Amino acid sequence: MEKKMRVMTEKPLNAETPIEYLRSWITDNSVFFKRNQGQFMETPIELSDWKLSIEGLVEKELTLNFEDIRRMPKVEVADTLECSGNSRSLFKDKASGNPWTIGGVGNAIWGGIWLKELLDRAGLKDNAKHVSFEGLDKPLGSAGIKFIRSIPLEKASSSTLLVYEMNGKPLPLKHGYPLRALALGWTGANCVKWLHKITMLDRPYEGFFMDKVYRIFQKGEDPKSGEVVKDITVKSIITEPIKGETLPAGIVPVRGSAYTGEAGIQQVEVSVDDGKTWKAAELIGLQQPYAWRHWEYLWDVKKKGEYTIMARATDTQGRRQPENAHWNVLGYGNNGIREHAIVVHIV
Ligand SMILES: Nc1nc2c(c(=O)[nH]1)N[C@H]1C(S)=C(S)[C@@H](COP(=O)(O)O)O[C@H]1N2
Ligand SMILES: [Mo]
Repeated sequence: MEKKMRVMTEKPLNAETPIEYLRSWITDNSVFFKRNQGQFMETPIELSDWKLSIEGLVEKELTLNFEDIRRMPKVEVADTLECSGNSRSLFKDKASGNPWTIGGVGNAIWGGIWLKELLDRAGLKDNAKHVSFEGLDKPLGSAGIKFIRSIPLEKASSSTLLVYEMNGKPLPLKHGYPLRALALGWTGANCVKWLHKITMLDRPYEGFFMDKVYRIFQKGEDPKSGEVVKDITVKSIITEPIKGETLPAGIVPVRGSAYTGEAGIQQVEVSVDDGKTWKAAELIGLQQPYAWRHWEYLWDVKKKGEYTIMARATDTQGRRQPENAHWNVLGYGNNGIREHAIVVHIV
């Protein structure tokens, strides 16, 4: 299965989706990007051995089994998941981390329950303000640090799911079987896989994966002083043609996908003259909150030569991609227009 994917590291498994599989609105589970900090189990846990606990600042601690979750009202929601470090290798100046191109993103229909339903059952103490999630995967490396992440209660109780299905199938092992958190519109790091423990806290969880990484900071700055990476930044990717492709003159379809955290896509424009002029692309295909929007521009090109194609998206909150990405030490949130430009040859 991983053969189709561009594997960056085997242990832990980090693999990106090849461009051709980013062209469908739903990304198939088998080619959906995989991003891991630790080592997950080789065989799925027996459902009878799995439990989810809710503890910390709650009125009543809960321990639920998988059937308890299945019996709760089920929702199915589309959500585009992107790794905070996606497009990192496209920064002009190197940033440390996995060298993602544009394939650290995918769109799926997720089935599960609203996290709020569980929080309501447990009952929250007044000082409960953050929700931390812990998975069953084992830390890699001598430091032995578990991947534990927290999100603010506001996000957890408004638009966060706990999901056990991905595109109509049981959540695959590599994507967090049997249950993962899914903070809609937020980057992957906020969506803990193999979830087995939820703890209510009065402040953000403190630990390596909250304070040293997934923060935007510059050289010489304390990572903890940087902003935590939360929602996905507005961005468009070109999936057709492919960088460096040689194409005959005539009508060349330029297609891609645009997405942005919790907002919708308002407009996508395309430039084929290195940014001198821009033309509106047509927004096509399905439109759903939290999911990417596909777009198409039929480029009528008569003159042979080398062309730079760029796309720029604007979201419904008026946010637009920057001309150039905002560099940061760990290379998060690259949504630069120029960084995502492609060059093609018309013959
Ligand atoms: N338990 C656990 N959850 C995790 C991670 C992890 O290493 N362990 N990686 C996170 C990161 S950084 C991302 S981008 C997403 C990737 O989800 P996927 O592998 O299902 O695409 O999972 C997140 N949840
Ligand atoms: Mo990530």
